[in-house]
Amino acid sequence: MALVYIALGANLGEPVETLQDAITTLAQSTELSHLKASSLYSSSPMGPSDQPDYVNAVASAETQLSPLALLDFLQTIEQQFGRERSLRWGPRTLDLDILLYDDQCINSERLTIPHIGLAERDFVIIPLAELNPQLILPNGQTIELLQQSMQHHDLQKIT
Ligand code: ROI
Repeated sequence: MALVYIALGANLGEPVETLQDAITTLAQSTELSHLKASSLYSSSPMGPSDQPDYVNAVASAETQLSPLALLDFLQTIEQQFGRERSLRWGPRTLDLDILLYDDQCINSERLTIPHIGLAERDFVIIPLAELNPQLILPNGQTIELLQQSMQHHDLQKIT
């Protein structure tokens, strides 16, 4: 069994309902067990600012899926929720990203784990720290220190 962390994000349609439904879908799937989800947070868009605010969260779970099988599984769920891959850095109905897969580091064509930019993104670090304040990244960075470096973030807890 691998312990995995998944980032959820949405900023089109009804993003709060979308994230709640996505968390329920993940929790009920046979591919994942022991799912835990952070609070939902609203955050201003990173990248182009002419798009709606995002709702973000992080979930942890155990899985028997390989990293690539997990990626396929998450992309199937994104599609179920109507995700269309269009603009890079553009708005999205549902984004599901693998942040961490045990302590593995993977650099392949389809997958980069830990997720690129994880350490710089407040909308990932703050929910991750809520879920596991003791977390240590594969490179030895503690979530505690990363969170302390983000005291001026603009995330607002929704639920
Ligand atoms: N900005 C925020 N705040 N949250 C996201 O989930 C998010 N996702 C993205 C980009 C466009 C980088 N900006 C984001 O893909």
